[in-house]
Amino acid sequence: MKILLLKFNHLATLLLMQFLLVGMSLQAQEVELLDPASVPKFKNQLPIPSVIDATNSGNRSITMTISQFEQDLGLGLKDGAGNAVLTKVWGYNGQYPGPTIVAKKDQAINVKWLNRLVDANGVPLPHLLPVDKTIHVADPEGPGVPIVTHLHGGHTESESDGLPGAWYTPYASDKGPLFIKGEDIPYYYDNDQEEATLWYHDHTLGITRLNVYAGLAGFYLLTSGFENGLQKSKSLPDPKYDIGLAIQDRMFTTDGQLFYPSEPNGEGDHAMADMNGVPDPTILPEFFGDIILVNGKAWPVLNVEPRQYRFRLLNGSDSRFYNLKLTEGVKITQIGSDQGFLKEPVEHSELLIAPGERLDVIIDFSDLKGRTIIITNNASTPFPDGDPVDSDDSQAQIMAFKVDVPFNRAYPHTKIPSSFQKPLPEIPTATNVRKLILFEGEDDYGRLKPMLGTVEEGALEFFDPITENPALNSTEIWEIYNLTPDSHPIHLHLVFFRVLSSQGFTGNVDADGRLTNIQLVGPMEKPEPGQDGKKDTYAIAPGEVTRLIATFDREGRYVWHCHILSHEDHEMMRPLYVGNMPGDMPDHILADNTQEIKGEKLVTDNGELNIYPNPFSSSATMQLKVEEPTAVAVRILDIRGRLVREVPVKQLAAGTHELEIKSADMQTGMYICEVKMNSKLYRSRLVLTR
Ligand SMILES: [Cu+2]
Repeated sequence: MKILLLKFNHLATLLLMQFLLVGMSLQAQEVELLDPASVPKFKNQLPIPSVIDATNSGNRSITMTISQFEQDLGLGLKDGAGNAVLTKVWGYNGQYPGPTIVAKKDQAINVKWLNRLVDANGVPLPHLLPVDKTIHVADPEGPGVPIVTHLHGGHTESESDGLPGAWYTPYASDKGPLFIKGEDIPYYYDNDQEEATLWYHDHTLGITRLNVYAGLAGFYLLTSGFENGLQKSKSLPDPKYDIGLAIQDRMFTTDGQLFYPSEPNGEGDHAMADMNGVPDPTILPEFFGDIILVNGKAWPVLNVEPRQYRFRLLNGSDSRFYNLKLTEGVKITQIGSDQGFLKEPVEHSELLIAPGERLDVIIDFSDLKGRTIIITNNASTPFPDGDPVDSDDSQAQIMAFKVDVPFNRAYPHTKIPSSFQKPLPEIPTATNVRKLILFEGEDDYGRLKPMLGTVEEGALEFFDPITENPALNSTEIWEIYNLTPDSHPIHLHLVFFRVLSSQGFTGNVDADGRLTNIQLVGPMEKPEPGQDGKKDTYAIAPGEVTRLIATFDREGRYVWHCHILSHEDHEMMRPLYVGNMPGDMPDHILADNTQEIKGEKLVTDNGELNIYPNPFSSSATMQLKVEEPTAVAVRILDIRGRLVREVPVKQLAAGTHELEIKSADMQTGMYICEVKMNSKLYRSRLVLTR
């Protein structure tokens, strides 16, 4: 049952009342929203993000600084002096979207993702948008907004994956329970995968939708010798004609600032009546904006030459699907999906892209000199059975191409081949079949709560014990049954997968989502040709079971989730652990009762805790001062959470106690030292250098 289906496209004309609790009285604050009809269409030049070329060997240690700044998003608003009104956004190295990183297969790079969401005096800034703290959310003890960056589609080691629990506040003054790297130690991307259109974006627990909305996203293009060969032989456009298009829907206030609703306020439905007792701000079941940005500009135009262009389409929106079509009957030729080339190009007259997905396409303007071609959209919200987008709705148009630039003879015409002569990797035989569900529940406030789970156990929350635990290097089929009325783009970290089939089904579902008596219905459909490639995000249709196959070839903790950002923030995400799981996993991730040792020593409820020296080489001393008899247990874990040393629970008398940690058989690197005193957990990072 959908209780909060909102019609945001009608909101533009509404005055939203936001109630701010001031002391004991309620004060109304009026927010006026920018009318999409007042925003210029096809006048703003398409911005092309700057490129960090990491194929250059001198350029493989990259620093990305995340900060708040102002940028002209092309809203057509002028200030008193006649200058464009700027919008406060977040971005990387002062840009939204962030710079495009171009890296090459098998050439590793290091990236520091510095959190500098601070003002000119270094004081942490508040969030730009309303944060709902009633959901599972990164909850720093001090001030500042947590961030963590995930390379979407990257075959990345767990420590550098940008897991939701690996967040950190400005200068890493506070860190999530899974934080290992990011600030002092860079993330490591070994790029041991085929050429692909990847993207990086924020992934912080419970505020991913807000951090991405504020601007935290960018392209990461992985190239290869194979692709360079195609470019040189004119089978693919030169990189000069290879352009990323990040499509995102937004809402703005009349003073040109980002607006994200903090409460449902739908017209003509019973939202408000159902909302008694719902927190404010609250997470929403979905978000649909009415102003379309491409690369951070409203409805831009790109002036093009009469030739083939390659575009990397990215749907970087919260919930909106786009069904893209070009005017004048111009076709779109798809050459790749999320993670590389298709076996052969596929010609489309329209093309659907779900949140998180990428499409690698060619548009041929050769015979269109002097014409203007518009990308249009007609995907319903939510997809596929929600409100239609009519041709006169603002969201029915994305951007335009004006074919008015003279042909540059320095770059000859290209002709994409009929086949890429590169067979897709053979699918190994699966040794395990997992039956999983997509489910809609309700949370304690009566809000829609989208969830993942298993057929047997039913719907599960993010912090429930891990159920998806493939063996290292095993190949599994994931049969995912969609029990909800919407399509959900399901994304697996670490792996690429192939879509095997989709089929209707019936069955009995209990209130917790346990599914029994499954009967398959109708034909087993193969994926469409454009989806029959290497994928990492795939929209599973309502009432269907989709079968995916993947090989889990890197050990450690990852996640899988719906890429509707409002869903992944509200329980539609689950941990995934590849390989042997440490027996104490759940304890290890639950940080609620954990305190971090910062600086020299930690004063606890029962005494003092001090580890020195740290970093250490041959041995470190842990000193514990307890005021009364205390039960103490010590464990040292490696950064993957595997147990390295353990001192079982001991009853310590009042006084000072010392424990020596010898590095003898330990490898150089970072460790986590956990001290349990009575029932409270204290954790310290321990660095071993030699
Ligand atoms: Cu979803």
